[in-house]
Amino acid sequence: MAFVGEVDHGKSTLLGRLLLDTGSVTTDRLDVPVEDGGLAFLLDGLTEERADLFTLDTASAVLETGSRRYVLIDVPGHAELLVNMATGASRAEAAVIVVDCRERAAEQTRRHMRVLAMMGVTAVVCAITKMDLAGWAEAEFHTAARQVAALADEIGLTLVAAVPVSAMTGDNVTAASARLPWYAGRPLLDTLADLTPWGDGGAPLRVEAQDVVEGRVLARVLSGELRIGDRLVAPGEDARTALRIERFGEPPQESATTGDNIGLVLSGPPCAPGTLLAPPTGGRCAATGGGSACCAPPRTGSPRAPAVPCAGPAPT
Ligand SMILES: Nc1nc2c(ncn2[C@@H]2O[C@H](COP(=O)(O)OP(=O)(O)OP(=O)(O)O)[C@@H](O)[C@H]2O)c(=O)[nH]1
Ligand SMILES: [Mg+2]
Repeated sequence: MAFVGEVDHGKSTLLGRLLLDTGSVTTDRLDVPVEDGGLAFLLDGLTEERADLFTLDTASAVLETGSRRYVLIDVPGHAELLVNMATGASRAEAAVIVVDCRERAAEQTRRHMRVLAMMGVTAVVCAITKMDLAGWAEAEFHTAARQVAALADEIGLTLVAAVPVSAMTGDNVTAASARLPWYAGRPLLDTLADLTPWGDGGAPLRVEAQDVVEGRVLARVLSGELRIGDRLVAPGEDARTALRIERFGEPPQESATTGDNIGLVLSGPPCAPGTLLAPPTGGRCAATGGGSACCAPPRTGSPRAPAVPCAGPAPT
């Protein structure tokens, strides 16, 4: 489950709060007090992250409740780290959109939601957070929730629930809060159980490009089935077609499936190592065609982006 949203809206803090209040981590792991950002530091382990107070790379942690086991994935919200966000979220089956109740969702949240749609994650919960800073005001919650609902509608995601919380105080995260008497729904943790992974269609297709050698993309099929002729897009790029699928030492294949490491010849420009590819239709393969309507805006650089472009055009 990926936690996505605008920079500084409170993703890492909320994730830390969930871990702490479910007993998934013990308080002795908090080496910085909660009021000084300690909850976010449970996930933001890199020295640079702690110095700059924002998430650079993705991190994940396991949360177990009575009946369920979640892998919570923290992704960076910074605009220049969209590639890291997409890589981090590439294993997500569901998502929580984190929105600061005072600032509302903006362009980066829209991009993250588009990446989710591209990966076939269609059901999301929205945590409207920092309610303590808005005096627990009902109006702030409803305005922010309405805005996210409209965005979800526009992008094609199903908003399962919008939940007011404060990650700093813990209100309504794992237990109902007396400070939110106007809220009739369930605490955030309970709503996560409504996010069921893939429906009848099975896992959506996601392919991670790991390297490019002599025009072939060395890739891993993270989920779903890839067939010759399938169209694939990366965030901010035009769609490419899978022209040839190879496995080491074997003749060309018609298809590849979850967990397969393959050599892939794609049409179009080369793609960078680390690129996440998915069908233009939003994680589900619908043969050919499509365009790149689900794409996020172009990447603007990343500390993890390759220093040099990889390889030339794929052979035909
Ligand atoms: N008062 C209050 N402050 C909060 C709350 N949640 C987060 N913060 C503060 O907001 C700031 C940003 O929180 P982070 O959790 O680092 O935000 P983020 O979304 O992970 O940010 P990036 O990783 O940079 O995208 C920190 O100073 C937190 O202490 C909250 O519910 N209430
Ligand atoms: Mg963070």
